[in-house]
Amino acid sequence: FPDRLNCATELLDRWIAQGQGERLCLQGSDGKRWTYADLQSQANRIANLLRSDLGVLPGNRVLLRGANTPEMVACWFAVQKVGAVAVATMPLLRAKELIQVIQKAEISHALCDVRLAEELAAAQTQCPQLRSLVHFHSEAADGLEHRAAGHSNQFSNVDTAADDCCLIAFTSGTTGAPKGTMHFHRDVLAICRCWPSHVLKPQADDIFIGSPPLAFTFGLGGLVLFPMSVGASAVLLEKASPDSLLPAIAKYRATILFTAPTSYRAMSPLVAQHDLSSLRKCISAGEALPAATRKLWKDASGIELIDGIGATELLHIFISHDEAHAKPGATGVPVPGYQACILDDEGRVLPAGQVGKLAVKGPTGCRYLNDERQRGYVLNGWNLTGDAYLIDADGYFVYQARTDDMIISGGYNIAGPEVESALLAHPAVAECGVVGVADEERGQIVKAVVVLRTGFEPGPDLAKTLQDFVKASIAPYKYPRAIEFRNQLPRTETGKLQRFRLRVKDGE
Ligand code: 3SK
Repeated sequence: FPDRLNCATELLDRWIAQGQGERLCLQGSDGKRWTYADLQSQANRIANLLRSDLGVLPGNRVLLRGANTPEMVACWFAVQKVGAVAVATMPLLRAKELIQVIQKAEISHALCDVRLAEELAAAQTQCPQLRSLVHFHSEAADGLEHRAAGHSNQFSNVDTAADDCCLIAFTSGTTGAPKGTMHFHRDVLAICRCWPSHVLKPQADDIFIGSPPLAFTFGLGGLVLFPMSVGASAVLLEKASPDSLLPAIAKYRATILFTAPTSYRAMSPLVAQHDLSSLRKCISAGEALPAATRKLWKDASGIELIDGIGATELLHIFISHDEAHAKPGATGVPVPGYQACILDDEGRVLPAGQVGKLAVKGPTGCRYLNDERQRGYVLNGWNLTGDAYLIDADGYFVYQARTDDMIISGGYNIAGPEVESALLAHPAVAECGVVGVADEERGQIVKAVVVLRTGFEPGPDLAKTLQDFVKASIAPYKYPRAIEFRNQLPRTETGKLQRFRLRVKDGE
């Protein structure tokens, strides 16, 4: 990349400069249809407002709070255009969590969907550094829409450096205090040139759709950056549940779907009720994909899932495979541009077949914002993602567990996700999570928390049936000695299972 670049110029303005401004860019749940020229006009007006009314300077951090809407995307590009730093936050965050973000990222300005105003207003009372807050999706005279309308739709983007920070993405992981990860203008363009170019291979007439929030870089890439990098369009759904995604795919004739394994699993039995004939590519990420879920979706839809692992720290997907090279149970191979290997506890590279720590190197990488945990994440230029993997005989990377989720029981190393995959193959199991819990005799025992499909009764008989089922499909020592039935599993906002909440009984 050249030394000076602004990602808004490359992803948005370039289409208008090439005479392609009338291409469809974004559709919203409210029926909104914006071309690239519409999005540019909106972003330019907001950029003028940020600079002249709110005094936003290059490098200032601007908090964005909203559901997946075209307006949220216009705000994101406006922040890029003025050379500031976008800090998009999950819509469900409460005041307490917003305060942590505002303080950590030293947020000076915020643009917030008026429908999510309450928690941010409560946070603002405790955050003097947050100098200005403007609401969008608002009819008010001091709302963003009214104020932006008074500004020009022309804007000359700030001449940023390729390695100026342009976004800070927060990750709570499944435990612990949130960490801010900093990414540069060139990182945003690098992720568009790696996984999409080599694996997804989107076309200009593709229509992207999906569930991940834009505040999760999985969603930002899959629903904004990747479609815009090829001049395609995206459908932004404000509320994307398994129930609403299928009718939306049919309605918008979507061709590329991004969602998580749990969602593919929940949608599979409903597929036959919808016209999914437009759909050509389905991407699963955010969590390990069990082989049983891959099969369920393939049987229901006829489409082979494209699996991938990414990380907020690396911005997007770095190990994956295309549809033609799927291998059930394996995530894939390093995406061109990235290298990956498996390290032992001393940092030595392990041979194929041995389980160790996944280490990744590439054009993007972890830069935590003012966080001690940086030391644990980057070692000699390798990013240690916190996942335990092995490389199989075909060179595929096979997920085992989070490194801190390995269960050691009676001297055996047991990977929770393997037991989960075995349980998910049983027709009674809708969802499950497997963890180790302390046990005097064995050190730890395997515990499964199971959500049943409708029509199945929880109880000791079904628990025994499931235990026998697991013993019959994988090494018997891996079977869950404890089974707890629950109505739902605890998940983070990005859909990741909160395993630490499975270790205690529901309600404890
Ligand atoms: O796999 C993930 O969790 C992920 C995280 C950030 C960006 C993209 C992905 C797939």
